[in-house]
Amino acid sequence: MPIAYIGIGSNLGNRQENCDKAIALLTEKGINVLNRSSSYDTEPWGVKEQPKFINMAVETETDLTPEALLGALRQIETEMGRQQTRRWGARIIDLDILFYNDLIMNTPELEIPHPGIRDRAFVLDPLCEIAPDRIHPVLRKSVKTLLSELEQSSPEKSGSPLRYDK
Ligand code: PH2
Ligand code: MG
Ligand code: MG
Repeated sequence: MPIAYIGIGSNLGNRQENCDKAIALLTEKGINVLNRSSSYDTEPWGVKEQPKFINMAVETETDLTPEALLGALRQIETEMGRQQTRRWGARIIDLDILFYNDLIMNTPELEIPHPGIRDRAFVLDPLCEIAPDRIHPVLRKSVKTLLSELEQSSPEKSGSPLRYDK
């Protein structure tokens, strides 16, 4: 069965509860959660004037095609009350497909691997915890290599986000 990594973020309401709820809803929709990272308290990236995020990553196993998986993630976001907001703005929950096996695809609807992985410590930190040796199929580098490259290029940006217990 295909393995998909999903990035989770929340910066409105009870952030940890929102992430936990989203993970429970993944399971309900038949998306099997195999592993989850710790929670990371992260500075907002992109749009700075908004609350801090909690970010996590999960490893899942699913029969859904990438398009159907995206549909399921959107459905969970909607069910949880996510409103349309500005790009990079505050949200109750955000679920992004990071990797789907070694698939490379780029359509107007969906880009896999997620285009932001390399530049975002809030994605790479949790991902590195559960999949350090996973190879990015486009960049052909492991997650832990990408994280260490990001830390070297911009230590101040990547910082060391506060890591909660699982
Ligand atoms: N998501 C964004 C924009 N900025 N910053 C952090 N720290 N975490 C996020 O998940 C995040 C963000 C848009 O998806
Ligand atoms: Mg996102
Ligand atoms: Mg998103």
